[in-house]
Amino acid sequence: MTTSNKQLSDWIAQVAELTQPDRIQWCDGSDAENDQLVELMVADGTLEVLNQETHPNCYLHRSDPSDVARVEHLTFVCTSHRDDAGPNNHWMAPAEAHAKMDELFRGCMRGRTMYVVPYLMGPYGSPYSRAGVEITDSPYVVANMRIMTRMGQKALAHIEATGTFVKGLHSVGDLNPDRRFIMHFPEELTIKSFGSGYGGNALLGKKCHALRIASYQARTEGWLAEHMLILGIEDPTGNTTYVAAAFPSACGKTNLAMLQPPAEFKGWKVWTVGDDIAWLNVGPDGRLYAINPEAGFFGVAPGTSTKTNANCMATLGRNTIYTNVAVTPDGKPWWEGMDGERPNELIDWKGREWDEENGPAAHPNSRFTVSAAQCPTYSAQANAPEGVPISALIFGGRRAALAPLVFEALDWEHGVFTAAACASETTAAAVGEVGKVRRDPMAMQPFCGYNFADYWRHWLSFAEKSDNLPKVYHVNWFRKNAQGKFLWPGFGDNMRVLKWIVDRCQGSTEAVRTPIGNLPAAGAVDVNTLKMDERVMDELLSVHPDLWNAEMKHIEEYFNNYGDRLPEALKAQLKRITDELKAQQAA
Ligand code: OXD
Ligand code: MN
Repeated sequence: MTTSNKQLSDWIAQVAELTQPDRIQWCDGSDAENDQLVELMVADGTLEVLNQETHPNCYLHRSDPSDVARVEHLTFVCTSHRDDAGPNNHWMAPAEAHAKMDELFRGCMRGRTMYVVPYLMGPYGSPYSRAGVEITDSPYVVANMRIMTRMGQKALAHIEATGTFVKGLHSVGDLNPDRRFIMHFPEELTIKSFGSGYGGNALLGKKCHALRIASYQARTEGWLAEHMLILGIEDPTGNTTYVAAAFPSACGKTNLAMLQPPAEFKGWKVWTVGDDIAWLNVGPDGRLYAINPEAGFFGVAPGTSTKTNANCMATLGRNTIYTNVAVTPDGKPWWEGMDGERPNELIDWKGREWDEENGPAAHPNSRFTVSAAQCPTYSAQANAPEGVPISALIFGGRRAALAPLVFEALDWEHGVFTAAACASETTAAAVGEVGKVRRDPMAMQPFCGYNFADYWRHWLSFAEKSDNLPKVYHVNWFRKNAQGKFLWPGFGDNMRVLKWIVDRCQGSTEAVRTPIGNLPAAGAVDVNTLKMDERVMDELLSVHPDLWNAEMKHIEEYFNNYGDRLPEALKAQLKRITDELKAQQAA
């Protein structure tokens, strides 16, 4: 492959001059190329061959133990003005960041191959798709990018036709955590990532391009790049309602995207369009249309089983790259929460014989990379160039207390407030403390490529673009009782909540107005076969004014970080809800 795009050929030449690779290999995404890379990685120990009888074309990669998750503290947004990156991002001046990174990249590919990976985010032929080129010295990254994006000649043709692409430069370096940085230059559509091979840090099409750079681009161009799954809910008459849902990392987006309805939901089907990222544009009819920019799933393995996600289990098992899972003596992947008994013997994610004292056998953030096309519920509309029309946007997080099972925002402005006020307990998807409540607006805290205050203003501006916007919901599958037990069964039973949302979108069910939004009327969420104590459902749908008042104070303190840039509409929502809660307490 070569290119007629001068910007691209010049950039490749500059990078080669800086990094000094032994050879340059253009990647076309073909099977032959992948076979060659796999052979190379098996030979040098980057990949281990799994049991090819039970798991054809499946491989295991064990990463450096210090390189198992996203590194938010080492991730920067480098805009000319610090305020444009906002308090939600680490910032470095572009010139300083380029100098720092170029020093790290200097000569780093000596003795290595430099791979040039053209890729497309989004369906071929879609006006909403965007292209990028990742230059990397990691064949593991190439093999993952081949699954996660549309990579190769057609992506290059898109670049040559449109003349624009995101430049992503990546090297694993020496994997030294002190020499690890993920830098974004949104004004230059450029990413520089050094010192990590982990998905979110190294597969640059994903978080770096499709969220951080794309969110910035989306603001200038009038669309939204969001941390959302996309699914279609087909009713027994064959009518499909599409929803997009934002949850923080490792909070069940993949499970919800592939949900299998409970047996009594006869004739209902859930179709998977995407499990992590949605790009939303206002279509010709004023509705929001979503495309999934990705082509694969990079999902969390632990906890995935036929009980929690049968469709995912059916997706895995062939043509899959596993990272940091455990293996059985006969070469099958294994993780905590998988079906069946734990085998007596296991090799853990570090390659040692498993010993309980060393913690879980699979790393809590161990992953699978697999093509979305293998998913039994993959939507026939997933490649539609125009995207799918979204009727509801759903936000949520892990909240052991406070947030009810589901509520509906009163209007778009209140919906934007609700999403901006989201918080969730942290998970193993990023390095740092797990289980700590932090504010995570729109589940985008680690991913918004510019100042959140400007981002919320951009969200609010959609009310001027259309009077046909989706309804907005907040859900919480993670509420616990005083004994620390989950109150809601979750997984397939989340269909009960989705059904209420579909009914609301069609105007066929009543709701109860509260200060925080509309809640299901008694009996409106169908829990018939769950045999759930009525008191549990009452608790799940309760709004405690004291707790919510305290929450409003936290939200206010958090919003204050954004100073004058905070949109007035969000302050007005905060005041309205606080006043209504006080009036309720006084009554
Ligand atoms: C992911 C994440 O990998 O959010 O999707 O960390
Ligand atoms: Mn994610």
